[in-house]
Amino acid sequence: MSVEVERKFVCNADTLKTLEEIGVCLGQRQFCDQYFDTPKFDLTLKDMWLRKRNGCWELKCPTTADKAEETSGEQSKAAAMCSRYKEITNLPEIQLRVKEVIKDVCEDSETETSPSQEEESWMSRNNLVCFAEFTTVRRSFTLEEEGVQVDLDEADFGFHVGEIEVLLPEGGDVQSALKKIERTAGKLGLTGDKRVEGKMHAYLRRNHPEHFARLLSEHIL
Ligand code: V4E
Repeated sequence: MSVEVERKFVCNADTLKTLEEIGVCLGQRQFCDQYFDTPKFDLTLKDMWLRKRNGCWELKCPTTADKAEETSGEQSKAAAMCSRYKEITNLPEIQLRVKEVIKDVCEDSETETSPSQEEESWMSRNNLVCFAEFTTVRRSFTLEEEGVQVDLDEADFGFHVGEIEVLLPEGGDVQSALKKIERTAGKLGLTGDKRVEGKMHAYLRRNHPEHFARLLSEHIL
């Protein structure tokens, strides 16, 4: 399991020019995300984001803030600009986390089934349906001295966003990750002090206003 600390930003022509000057381009890739939840939004209302990225399961779920972050004024400003989620990619562990939220109606069957049949059965037992699907083209850069990655995402529904991110092992140094992200934001000339909306935020706002409104009212988005 790893922890991703990230800050989203609006990438304009000046930011892109600076990034191309100070960063090293790692290349471009394309991925398709399918996000799943119950019709009552049981997972996303708990800020849990279950997705298949290019067919592989991933779950992003909240971490708890550490004491230093809660008490230090400057750091909490940096933390407010960033999001922090655990990323789980192991399916049995994902299923355990989902089970903590949604009561599974029955356990796995004893009969021989293929992994894909088991996945289908797990999804239907838990009433998990796909509520968002989109493809992203991502260009990635690294700022080597900081050990951070900067991604420029262009989603197929006409939305683009930048992300400065640091990936940590669980229990890794979040404070130092926040400082690296802040320094990188400074180098890129980012001046905004408001959180920037991500792909899912924009997707739900445009396509699923009811779901979007529920998440806003519960302060998830
Ligand atoms: C909406 C959401 C999550 C789903 C994934 O969101 P995001 O990080 O935007 O996706 P992506 O494609 O960049 O994933 P990556 O490749 O980095 O793993 S996970 C958490 N949220 C909620 C959320 C929020 N409330 N505020 C912000 C700024 N971001 C996300």
